[in-house]
Amino acid sequence: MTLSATDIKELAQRLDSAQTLCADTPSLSDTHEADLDDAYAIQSALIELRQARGEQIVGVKLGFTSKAKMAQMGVSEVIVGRLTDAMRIADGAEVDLGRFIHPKAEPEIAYRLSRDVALDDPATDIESCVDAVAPAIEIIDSRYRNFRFTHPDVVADNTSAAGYVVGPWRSLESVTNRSVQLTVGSKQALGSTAAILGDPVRALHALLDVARRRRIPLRAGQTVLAGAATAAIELTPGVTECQIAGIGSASMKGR
Ligand code: 0L1
Ligand code: MG
Repeated sequence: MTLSATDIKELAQRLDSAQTLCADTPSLSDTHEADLDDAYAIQSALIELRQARGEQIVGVKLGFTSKAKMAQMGVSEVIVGRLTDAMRIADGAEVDLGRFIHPKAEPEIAYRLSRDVALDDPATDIESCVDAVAPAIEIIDSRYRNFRFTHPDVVADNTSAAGYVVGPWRSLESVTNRSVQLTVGSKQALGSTAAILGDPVRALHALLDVARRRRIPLRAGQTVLAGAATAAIELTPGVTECQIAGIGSASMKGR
């Protein structure tokens, strides 16, 4: 850790204000030298501010799960952020895009945890703690100006998490190498679930590793967003849909 407890509190407050006031902020690294330990401490402080307003933690999300994104950021490990109930959007629901700064959509696979994950038990089999899978959309909305951030910056900013939609759950099955289509108005991105660490199930193992090291609790009933299967598309008014072959679709309508 390089930052003081006061810095951590102040930076969490700054990111929280950026989100609540819908006003972007410069990269923290313009003024502070945060390392990853600091970054996860800022993220935790940020989530505590949301919890103090009554929000509940309902899951976690992974980022940097594609080779392209890891290479772009010069990192070799995934990042993890928290999902709260205020970020949840019902499948097919209308969403006021004015509540975001510069939102983008990502097509994702969601997993549902059916039991608490014992982080301290070396024998824990995280796949056995999952009972369902679903198509999902993540809305990312970096609080940093022009999405300009460093690795610690984005971790501190709760990995750009801003909203998510989960489609119908189905019993757990392999989702290896399924084709994925993200549609945002007239724009489309095509990809494969293989873009998520080669196979989305690997995201569960990567999550367990980070959760152990960063002491992020994983509880029964929580949703895990495994990572993006294509590049993100800027959200515009109209229908946004994620279709995953053999799994189904999730959608929302921006206004
Ligand atoms: O994959 C993701 O959920 C994105 C993580 C944060 C990076 C970004 O905001 O582009
Ligand atoms: Mg994502």
